[in-house]
Amino acid sequence: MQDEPNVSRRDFLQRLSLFGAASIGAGSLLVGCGGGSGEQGGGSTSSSQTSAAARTQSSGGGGSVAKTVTLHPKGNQMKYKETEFTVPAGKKVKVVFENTATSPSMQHNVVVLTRPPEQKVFRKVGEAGMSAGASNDYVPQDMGDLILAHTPMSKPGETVSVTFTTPGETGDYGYICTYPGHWATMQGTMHVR
Ligand SMILES: [Cu+2]
Repeated sequence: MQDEPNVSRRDFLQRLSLFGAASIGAGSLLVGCGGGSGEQGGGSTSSSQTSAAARTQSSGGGGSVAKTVTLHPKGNQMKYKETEFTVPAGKKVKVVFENTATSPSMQHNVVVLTRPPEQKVFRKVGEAGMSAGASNDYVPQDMGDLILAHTPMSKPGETVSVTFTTPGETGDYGYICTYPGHWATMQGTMHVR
């Protein structure tokens, strides 16, 4: 478990080398530690994920994390094992995604939406994510109105996270994986209570 809300880049680099957890928005950092011999997933596309990196480490604003939620994929399926979770309203929370899949094609992220779980919204964001492409981690860059927060993309074996402040309004909010083709089945609901 990695409970610290803030991970310095130096610590993060160490984790990269220790655990091979290579994807927390570290496109430029990956270049620096690129000598991995046969390390799986070392050759990720060089992506500029500055915003993802910032969101991963902290949403800022101080205050401690009120709740940490850990999600996983359901085996090697394009599904979340945990299709719902509950968080308090207007609080800082951390969503961790442990990609326990083993199939190389099972790259996943968690994109939390500002809207209730509805297929048409899932489709809109999911298809825009595919269009955004690998260089954007398959996250639409112009949908701030629909996307509340997102983790970086994870390869099998990697753990990624995002810390953010939950909506002040209670209700149900959808989340999906935006890796191409996954949104249609890889869905869940964040209950804000
Ligand atoms: Cu996925």
